[in-house]
Amino acid sequence: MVAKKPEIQYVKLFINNEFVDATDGKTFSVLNPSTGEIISNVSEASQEDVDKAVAAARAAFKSNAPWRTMDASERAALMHKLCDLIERDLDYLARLDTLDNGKPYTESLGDLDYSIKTLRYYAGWCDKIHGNTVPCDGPYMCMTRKEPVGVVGQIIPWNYPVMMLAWKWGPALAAGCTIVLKPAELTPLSALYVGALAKEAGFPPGVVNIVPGLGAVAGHAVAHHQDIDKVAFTGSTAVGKKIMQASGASNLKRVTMELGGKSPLVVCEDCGDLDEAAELCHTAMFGNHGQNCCAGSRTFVHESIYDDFVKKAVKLAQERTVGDPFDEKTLQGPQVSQQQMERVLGYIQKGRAEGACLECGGDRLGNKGYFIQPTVFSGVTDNMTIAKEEIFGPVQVILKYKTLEEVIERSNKTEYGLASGIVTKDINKALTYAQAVRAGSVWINCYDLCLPQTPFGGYKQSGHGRELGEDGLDEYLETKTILIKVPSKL
Ligand code: TXE
Repeated sequence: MVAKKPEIQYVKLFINNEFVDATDGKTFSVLNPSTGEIISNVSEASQEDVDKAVAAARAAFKSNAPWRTMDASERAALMHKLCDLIERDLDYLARLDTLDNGKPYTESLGDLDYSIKTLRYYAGWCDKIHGNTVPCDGPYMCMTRKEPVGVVGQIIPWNYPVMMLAWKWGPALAAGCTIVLKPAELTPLSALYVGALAKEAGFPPGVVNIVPGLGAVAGHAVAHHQDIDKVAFTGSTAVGKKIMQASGASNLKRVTMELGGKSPLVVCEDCGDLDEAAELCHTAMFGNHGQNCCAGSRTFVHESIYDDFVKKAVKLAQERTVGDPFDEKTLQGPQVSQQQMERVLGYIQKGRAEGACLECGGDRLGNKGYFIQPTVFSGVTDNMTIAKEEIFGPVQVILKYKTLEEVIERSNKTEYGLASGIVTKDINKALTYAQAVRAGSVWINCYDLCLPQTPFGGYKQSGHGRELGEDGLDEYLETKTILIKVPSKL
C-alpha cells in the first residue's frame, strides 16, 4: 500500500496560541527529500520574533498566570488531551513527517506511537514531583520544593521531528515550564501541526511557542537570549559547543544537550545465533537511514566469526528495500537533504581512499532525491576517518577484534560516549563490558532501546545531562530550600 501525501495546513510561527507571519515577512523553503522539490514556504523567525515568543512564554510563566495556578493534575490532563489529539491525527502526522523528513511511513507511525508514550509517561509525573523534609542543625525545620526552571528554549534536529519534540515537551510541561521550541529548518511542519493541537487541547496562550527558522538566526537568538532560563539542545557537537558558549556569554542559562556519537556494538564469539546478531547490528546501523545519534556505527566483531558475519551483513544490506517512503514496503527512504547526502557520500569516498574494503553499496541511488545505497565496509581500522567520525548515513563499518580487554579499550578510544552494545551469551563478559565502557547507555543483546522511563544521554562530547526518565525531568526543575525557625527542636 502507498500512503497519500498530506495537505500542508500550518506554515507560520506559533506564538501565544496564534499562527503569525514573521515580523519581516521572511520565509524559507522546505523541501521534499524524495524529489528535491519545494513542499512549502515557512515563516522564518528573526531575533525579533524569538523576542516575541520569549515574551509570551514569560507572561505565561508569571506566578498568577493560569499555567502557574492550575493544579498539577490538570496539567497532566492537558498533556493527556494533547496525546488523544495526536492519536486522532496519527495518520496525518505520520504522512507529514514522511513527506518532510523522508522516513518510511511505517517508521513515522512508530515515532508517533513512541512520542505519545513519552508524553503520557511525563503526564504521569505532574502531580508526583516531591521535595523533601531535611533534618538540619539548629531550631529549624527545612523543606525543599521542586520548582519549574522557567522559560525554556528547545532546539531540535530533523532526524526524529515529532519524537524530539515529545522528548523535550514531556519533561518541560510536567515540570510546569513554558516553552520556545525551534524545530530544525529541514523539518518544521509536524511541530507546527502539534502546536495547533496544543491549542485545541486547551493549553493557555504562551505555554508553548514554536519559532521555525535558521540555526544561525533563530537558534542563535534562543541560545543567547537573556530571558530564557534553560536551553535544551539536540544536534551536532559543533553547534553544542556554540550553545555552551552562548550560555556563558549571556545569562548562564542552564544547558542540557544530546549530541553526536560513534557508538561501539560488539559481537562476541559466543553471541549465539549469528544470523540474529547480524540482524541486530544491521538494524542498529541502518535504522532511520543511519541518521540516528546512537546508531551502532562501529560494529566490532570477534576475529573467529568475522568473515561469516561480514557475509551476512552484506546480504542484509543488499536486501534492504530503498525507495519511496510512502510505500509501506520501503525500509529506507532518502537522506534528509542534499547536504547530508553529500556529506555521507564524502565519508564513503574517504573510506575507500583510506583503504577500507567496500563490500557493497557506496553510491547515490538514482539521480532524483537524496537516496544512498546501503553500504558496508569491512577491514576497517581505528585510525580511518569512517571509524572516528559520525557519518550519519546508511554505512556500516565493521572492525575486527581479538580480546575483550582490547575491544573495551578500542570502544573507549573516541571523543564520544553516547551509547554502546554487546552481544554475548556470557553474563560476566557482558557485565564487564557494561561497567568499563564510557557511554551513557549500554545495551546487552539488544540495541537502541530509548524507553520513556529510562535515562538517556552522553558521556564526553556526546552531551550534558539526561533526557527521559526521572533524570530527564530533574533537568527542568530547580530545588528551593525553605527554612523555618521553630520554638524548640523536638
Ligand atoms: O546539525 P545542527 P546538522 C549531527 C550529525 C549530522 C551533523 C550535522 O552528525 O551529520 O550533526 O547536522 C540548530 N545556534 N547531528 O547540520 O546544525 C539547527 O537549526 C543555535 C546529530 O543538521 O547541529 C537545528 O535546529 N542552533 C544529531 C539543530 O541546531 C543552531 C541530530 C541541529 O542542527 C545553530 C542532528 C546555532 N549556531 C545532527 N546552528 C543528534 N544528536 O541526534 C544550527 N542550529
